[in-house]
Amino acid sequence: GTAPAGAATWPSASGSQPVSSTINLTSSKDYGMLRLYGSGALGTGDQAEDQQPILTLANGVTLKNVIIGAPGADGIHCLGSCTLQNVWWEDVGEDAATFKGGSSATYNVVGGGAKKASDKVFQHNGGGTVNISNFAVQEFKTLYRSCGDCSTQYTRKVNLNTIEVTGTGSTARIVGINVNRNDVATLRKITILNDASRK
Ligand code: ADA
Ligand code: CA
Ligand code: CA
Ligand code: CA
Repeated sequence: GTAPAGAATWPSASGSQPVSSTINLTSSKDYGMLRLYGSGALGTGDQAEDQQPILTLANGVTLKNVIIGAPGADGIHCLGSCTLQNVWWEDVGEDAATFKGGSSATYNVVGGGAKKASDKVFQHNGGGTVNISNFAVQEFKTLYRSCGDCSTQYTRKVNLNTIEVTGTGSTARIVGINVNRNDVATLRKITILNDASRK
């Protein structure tokens, strides 16, 4: 059907590149809307927990203008503070991005979107604060999860601002946090679009 007025426009790729072993970024990178997708041993993008990321970002790295295609494997891992700017997941794998820095890390997701997440989109396993803004999400179960069972646990924060949610289904949730660990989630400007066409 026709997208509602104001709905996110999903980008088209400038090209496609298979990734058969994790790309480890140690400095910022602009992919110019290239599509990267998993191949070989990286993982099939199902819910198996032993999959490898397509990209890892060292502390302080900004990744921008990239499409993560299918299979999405274990997506993107931020090892410390990071910025994911205009990153689009066409078919989220086990999860889309994992935040693994320490308690002073800040992870910014600015623009972009994610579709087809059988379970989680953003997985926060380290410490610090996740800021997600101007992001579109569609066909997912949980947009953000503060790890419930990680071997090192933290008090985590998440800030959502200007999020477009489409086709959530009856069991989807925006955030899952650990109130017993004093996690804090702040949600602003969450727009639910087209929810009548639940999938
Ligand atoms: C599951 C698991 C966590 C963590 C997470 C992940 O939620 O319980 O410990 O491994 O997956 O990072 O994918
Ligand atoms: Ca997982
Ligand atoms: Ca998927
Ligand atoms: Ca994972």
